[in-house]
Amino acid sequence: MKLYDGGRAPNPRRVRVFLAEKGIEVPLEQVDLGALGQKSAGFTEINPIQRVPVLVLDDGTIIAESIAICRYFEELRPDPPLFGRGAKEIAGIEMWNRRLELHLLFPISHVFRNSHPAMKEMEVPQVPAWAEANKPRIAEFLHMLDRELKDRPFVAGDRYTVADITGLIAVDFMKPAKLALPDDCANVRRWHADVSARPSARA
Ligand SMILES: N[C@@H](CCC(=O)N[C@@H](CS)C(=O)NCC(=O)O)C(=O)O
Repeated sequence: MKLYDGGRAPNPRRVRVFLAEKGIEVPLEQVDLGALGQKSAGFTEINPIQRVPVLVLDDGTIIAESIAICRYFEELRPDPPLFGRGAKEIAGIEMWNRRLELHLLFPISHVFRNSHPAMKEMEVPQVPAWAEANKPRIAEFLHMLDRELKDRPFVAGDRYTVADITGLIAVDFMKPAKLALPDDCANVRRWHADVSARPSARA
C-alpha cells in the first residue's frame, strides 16, 4: 500500500490527520506539486484527474479523493469512529463535513488558487475576481459556524470527527490564502485551538 502525498497541500493533509487519529501508518510517496509532478505521464496514469492524495493498494486498486480514502480506512479500523455510528450520527457528520468542504475549504481554495502568484501554472486561467467573490462567503460561513459552536465542543457534536479535520485544514489554509479569522468569531477560535492541540494536527 502506498499513499501519494503532497507535502503542505491541504487535501493530502486531511488524510494524514485522519490516519494519525486512527493510529495507522501508511508509506508515503511525495508528489512534487511545485514541479507539477501531478501532471507527469506516470502520475496521470495513476490519477487522470492529476490531483493528490491517491491511495494505491497492494492489489493495484487506486482510490483517489480524500474522503474516499478516509472511508476506506474507517472500514478497516472503525475505532475511533470518525464518520460516526448509527444512521442519525453518520448523517449529521456527513452533513457537517459536506458543509465545511463546500462552504469553507473549497471557497478558501478558490481564493488561494485564483490570487496566489505561486498557483499561476496550476490554476489556468487565474480569475482574481473569483477569489474576491469568495471572500464574503467565507466570512458569512464562519459567522454561522461560530453561532453553532457556541453550544458544542466539536463541529458535529460532542465528539471529534472527520468534520473537525476538514474544518482544521480549512482554517489553517486561510493563512497561505491571506485570509484572517473574523475578530468576532471567538467560538471558532476556541474550537480551532482545541483541534490544533491534538497530536494528529502535526501530521
Ligand atoms: N477533491 C479532491 C481534491 C484534491 C486536490 O485538489 N488536491 C490538490 C492538492 S490540495 C492538488 O493535487 N492540486 C494539484 C493541481 O491543482 O494541479 C480530494 O478531496 O482529494
